[in-house]
Amino acid sequence: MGSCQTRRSFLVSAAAAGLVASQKLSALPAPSGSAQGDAWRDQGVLNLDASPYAKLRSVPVRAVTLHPGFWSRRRATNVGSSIPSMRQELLDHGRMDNFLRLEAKSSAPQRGPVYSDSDVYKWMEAAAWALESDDSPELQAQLKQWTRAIADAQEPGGYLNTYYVGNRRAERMLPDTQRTGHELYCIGHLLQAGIAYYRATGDPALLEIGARFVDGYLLPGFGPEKRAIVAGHPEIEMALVELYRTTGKRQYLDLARYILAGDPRIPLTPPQIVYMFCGVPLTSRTKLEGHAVRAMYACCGATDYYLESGDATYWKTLNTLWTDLAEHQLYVTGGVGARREGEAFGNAYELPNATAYGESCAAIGNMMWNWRMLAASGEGRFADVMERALYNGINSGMSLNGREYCYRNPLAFDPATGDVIRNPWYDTDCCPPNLERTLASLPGYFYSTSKDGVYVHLYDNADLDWKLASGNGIRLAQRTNYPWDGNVSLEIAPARAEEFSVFVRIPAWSRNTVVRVDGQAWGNTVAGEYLAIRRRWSGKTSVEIEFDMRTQPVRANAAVAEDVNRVAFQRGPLVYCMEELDQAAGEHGAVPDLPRYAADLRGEAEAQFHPELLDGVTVLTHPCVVSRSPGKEALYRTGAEESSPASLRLIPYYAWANREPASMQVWIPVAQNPAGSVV
Ligand code: FUB
Ligand code: ZN
Repeated sequence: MGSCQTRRSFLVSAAAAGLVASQKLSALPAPSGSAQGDAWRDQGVLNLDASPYAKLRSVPVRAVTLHPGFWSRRRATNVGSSIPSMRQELLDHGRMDNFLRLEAKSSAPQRGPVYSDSDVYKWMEAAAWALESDDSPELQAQLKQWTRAIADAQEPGGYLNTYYVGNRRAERMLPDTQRTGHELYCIGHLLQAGIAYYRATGDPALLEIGARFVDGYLLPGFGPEKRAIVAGHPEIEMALVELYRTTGKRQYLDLARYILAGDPRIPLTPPQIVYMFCGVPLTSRTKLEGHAVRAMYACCGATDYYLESGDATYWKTLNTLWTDLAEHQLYVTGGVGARREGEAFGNAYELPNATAYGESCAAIGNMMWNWRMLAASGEGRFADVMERALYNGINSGMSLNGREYCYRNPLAFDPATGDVIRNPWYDTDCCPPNLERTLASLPGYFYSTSKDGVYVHLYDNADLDWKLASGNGIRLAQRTNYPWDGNVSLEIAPARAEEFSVFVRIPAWSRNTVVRVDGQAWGNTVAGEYLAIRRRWSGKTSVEIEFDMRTQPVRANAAVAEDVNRVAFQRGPLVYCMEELDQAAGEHGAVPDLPRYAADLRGEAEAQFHPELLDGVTVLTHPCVVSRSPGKEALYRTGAEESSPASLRLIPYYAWANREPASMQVWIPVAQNPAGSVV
């Protein structure tokens, strides 16, 4: 990226903006030109370089270049369409006026729910990560402008929240406000945005605003011997740990630990303990429950704390919760949170389809949590969940044109319900900028390093230009047509010859994978694990991977009531769905009625790429039977079922709801013969 502001030039501009020198972060890396001057450049989405219990280290977003392919297209849409249009939506809905009003620069009344500041911060985080990949003077200027407005709205003591002002001032950080008021949730997002902006540009201005809240307001007044804290909506925990990683100041980590432990001085009722996923020791949790985003963010914070502390009780709890996720709570799309009521996890195996909540933020929280578990362990099972969420339940959240978003991501849909699934704006606008920050930071998720070598987590045309633990430079070029095709070529080129491992992820769905190093078959691949290719690498070496892209019908556990006698289709990392629009018209040209289609599993799916459809997707065609409608159908009937053979056409789930409203379903009934057995 091009113009990055040095800390020295920032200090000049900050002084001009009237920031008080004594309130600056004391422990940020030294100015440019000194030994560690550009440390911010080397920090990834998480800065795990000094995390004692991280097996993997993140690579900076800027170290990975996406070339034309699946994610570069989505990323370009994000930068070119989503981020600018969301900025306008935030302005149009008064979210910046909320800040300007406090400085008498706007006369508009406060607008939006208590957590509205966080949507501005999430947008800023998205814009900041985007700057790591493309220099955009316009985006830089916009970020600077909003940073100044936010700085101006901050009170001298550090407090900042545009909702708890005026008549609501007296409510600040009262126990009840902490339970529901989202003050620390907003500050968590401010800190994350500030860290992203700092890592992208070297400019700590936004980060200093967040740190000033923590240093000037939170730490002096709140904590074990002071006024109690309850998170209310977890988020601050992971932000505090990242602030610790960025500044080295231990108080931030200690504060995160204190919040994760829960303070009984702010009691929560049993339903609040479930819903808020905080307020009692995180380590006392035995299952995922309550508000899904809260639970996922709490797990992120707890894993971050584990990565720094190595506290075995945390690791045990996190693994218990992860097992609950993987065995009972995870949609096949990687979404989580079954219930609309309370935006919550359901009971084990409660995974309805049409009423699935599957909030985009919850799927993002799921990916963020698994990214942290992966960093702690290097285990493929976490990367599998990440990939499932990313390609499906997260990717579905943003329309192909980048201007409309899903809040819910159901697995079946009927437009007759009146539900409009994609919208450019929500009054609770948490999901859109969350999707934007995820896509903008995505290059940072492709690779990691460890003391043993380099890890390849995701597949696309993504080049890494970074360094090994030894400091030796490494270039890794990746070429593929993934996820449409399972062939991947890697070219590994260390600056100097060195022995290390390239850890190639073999996804759990790839039942037979072939890996060749310079044309020679290498080792036994195990689905769901990383294959360690350990050797002395010198010059340029090619690694060719062939994943098993056969379409697989997936069955759910028999306890998932809505999926009994149904299958979902998965090809590579993509889960498929049928949209009414793609099915052949029914009898007499009638609109295809999705519930009448049943997959005939004696046949196999054919896969064909359609460049003109939905920005280019591989469509699956699968034999099926369609039950005939005997005119107006009675509610109940007896006698044999009549059906005729046909074909299902399936599109990737992420691409649904990008044409006119149509019914959709992921789980498709399996055709039965008259005796009831599967045909
Ligand atoms: O409460 C803030 C955000 O709004 C949550 O994370 C979302 O689930 C939505 O309720
Ligand atoms: Zn959301």
